[in-house]
Amino acid sequence: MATRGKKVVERIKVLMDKPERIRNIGIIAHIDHGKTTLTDNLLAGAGIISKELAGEQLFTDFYYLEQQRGITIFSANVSMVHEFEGNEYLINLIDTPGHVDFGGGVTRALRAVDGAIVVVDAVEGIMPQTETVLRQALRENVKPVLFINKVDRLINELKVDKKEMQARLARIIDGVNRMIKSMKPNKYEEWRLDVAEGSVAFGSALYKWAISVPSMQKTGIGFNEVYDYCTRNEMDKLAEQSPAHEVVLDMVVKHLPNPLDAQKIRIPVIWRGDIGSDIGRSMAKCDRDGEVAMIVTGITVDPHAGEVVTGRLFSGTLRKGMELNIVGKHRKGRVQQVSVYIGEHRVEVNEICAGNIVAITGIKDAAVGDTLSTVDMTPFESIRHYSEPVVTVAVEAKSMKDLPRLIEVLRKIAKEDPTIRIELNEETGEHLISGMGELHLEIVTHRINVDENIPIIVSPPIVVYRETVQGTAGPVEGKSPNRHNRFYFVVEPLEPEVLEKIKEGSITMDLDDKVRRRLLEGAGMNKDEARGVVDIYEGNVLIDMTKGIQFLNETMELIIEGFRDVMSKGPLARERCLGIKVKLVDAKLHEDAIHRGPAQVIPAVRAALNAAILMAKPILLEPMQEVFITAPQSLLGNVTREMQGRRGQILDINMEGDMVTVKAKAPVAEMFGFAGDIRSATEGRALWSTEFAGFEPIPQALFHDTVMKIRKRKGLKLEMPQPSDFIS
Ligand SMILES: Nc1nc2c(ncn2[C@@H]2O[C@H](COP(=O)(O)OP(=O)(O)OP(=O)(O)O)[C@@H](O)[C@H]2O)c(=O)[nH]1
Ligand SMILES: [Mg+2]
Repeated sequence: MATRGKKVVERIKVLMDKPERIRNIGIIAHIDHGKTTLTDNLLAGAGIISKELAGEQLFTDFYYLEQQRGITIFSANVSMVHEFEGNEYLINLIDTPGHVDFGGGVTRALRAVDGAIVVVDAVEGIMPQTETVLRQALRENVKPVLFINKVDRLINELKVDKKEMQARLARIIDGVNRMIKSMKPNKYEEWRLDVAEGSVAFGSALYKWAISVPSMQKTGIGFNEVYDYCTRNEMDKLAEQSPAHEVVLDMVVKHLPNPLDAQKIRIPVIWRGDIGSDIGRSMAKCDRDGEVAMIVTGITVDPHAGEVVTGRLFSGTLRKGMELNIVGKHRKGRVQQVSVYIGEHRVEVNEICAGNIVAITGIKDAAVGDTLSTVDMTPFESIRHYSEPVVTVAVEAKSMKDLPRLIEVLRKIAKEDPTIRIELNEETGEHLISGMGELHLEIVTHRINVDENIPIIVSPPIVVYRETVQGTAGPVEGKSPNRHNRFYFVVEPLEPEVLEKIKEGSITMDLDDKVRRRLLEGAGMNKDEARGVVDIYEGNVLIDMTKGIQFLNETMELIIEGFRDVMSKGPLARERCLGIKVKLVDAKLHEDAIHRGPAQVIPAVRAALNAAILMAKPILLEPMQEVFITAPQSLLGNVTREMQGRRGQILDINMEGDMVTVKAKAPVAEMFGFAGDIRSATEGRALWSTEFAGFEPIPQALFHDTVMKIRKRKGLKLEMPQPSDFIS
């Protein structure tokens, strides 16, 4: 770090202690809209990187693959100091990725920050991922401001006139405001973007200039001047007179909340504990003298320091040597190092108080989303990822001697990225890595192969399915091996609205019984069933409908275990189940506990459930994707053909100027290799992006073959399973 950088460190250390001078913010946007380029501007303005390199260095794209591919993969933390109206402010900023495969990084970052700069490309406008990340921010009570980027392209490439330029910019602002209004009606007056107030800025991150109404009042440079500078190709002059970092950071300091103000409104939505308790009050007022409460938003493994845990400190003061509980895990760790981020460097400090984003070492067993505290407390709401890992590859070490190292690296990767799921295929001995998409898995396997130097064989990608039922079956009897215990189950589809609420995370077993019952009834479940819910697992529900059966309470744990077994490996093809309602309607239990142990109860439950699912019109669900493609109108035919060839459904076609945007939906399974195919179908002139769109039933005509294909891959018997395989 240059000497300039060193001075920054000293100033940061002073400001860390003054929460009213801190802004914790994220930069969020659709892919390629210019987040990292804008971050470069801000860092250069703050003297952390050189002005000349800003916009090209892409400083926060630390990892070489990010530089090589021009895409952000990992969220990056940086801190900088900004002067506004005579005072200095500490800006802790997280540059997030735009590609959907790395969306988990955005979700986690949003837990750490209080405000967000939403970047929108002036030419592309609001895109699907813009909406997704903005919605996530609003849900976490993270306040947005807007930066409309690439205004230079509007003027120099699209050659719009001044009127058209303003109209386009206004449309983007309206669009964002509409979303704020619909998601936060109570906050709308306060959070509405207002050009006159300065919560919107316009500019070009690449050419390093920006304007806002407050900046116009200071510099006299407004839309007319911008238009003329751009058309005369004198953007360097514009950048000198109205530099992007000034305008954007002024907006951040003025319109985004400091931790003292933010925590008051954020704690009630990210924490379900008692706000009136000591720790609740301490977090709400960001009290540095309170007990420590921190949420882990990132874990990286540093070759020297070991595991580095990054997160947001909501209460208390962190010091070296402190002992922290990993809440709910019955584990503890001792803090070895406390540091803050500056660029990619962590700078060690003696202590750090509530309201900051911090990095600590010494806590080994923590995972992303965990709560760390000096006391025993209600943990933070889990960080819920909005997409699911639906694409899987099987990997195998080329050489057996690398197997232990492979297992270790896989464990490390799973820890760093909770959107990766790793399983062992017991039948074949391969490791299965599931992720958000092809690119996600390509990066993960590259890290193993190249960065970790473990040669592996990687299978082509496949998708994961879910098993569900379309009808009702039962009561189906399951007998224990000793024949002394019998369970009677009915299975049927879960109410769609109940499933939706479970997926959203608003109905969970953690809720108070009464609250959960009310929510379930509100979503359409009948009263008796809602009262009987004993487990919710992976989007399936177990309900006890029995009354007064002796010993059942003591047996319930085992019944739940059997239920979970079947829900994680369904009878059709051992894929997970989804959306199944399982009702226990009767049971006969041996009076002697010895005769109703795990070896008796679990197999009986499993047998009954497997058989019942097979009797209730079982079907496979496949993961779906929404696909958005923008291309010149002349290529519309090629685009729709490309989608229709993939069992795609065209949902919408939108013409604008000589461009057309196609919105379509297709199974993830059919989308492999799409990048290359759409490139050749459109001579590389299409821009496209995708979004996870949940699971849908596969067409009946593909049912048999798909089940057989999965069974074959898993080394299972190549016959359609029958209820009689499970019960006699
Ligand atoms: N013309 C123009 N190009 C820009 C501007 N800002 C960024 N770009 C270009 O847009 C591309 C994407 O920029 P990035 O900063 O990497 O975008 P990003 O949002 O960080 O991308 P991801 O992190 O991968 O989502 C690069 O080629 C930039 O040079 C701008 O203001 N004007
Ligand atoms: Mg980026």
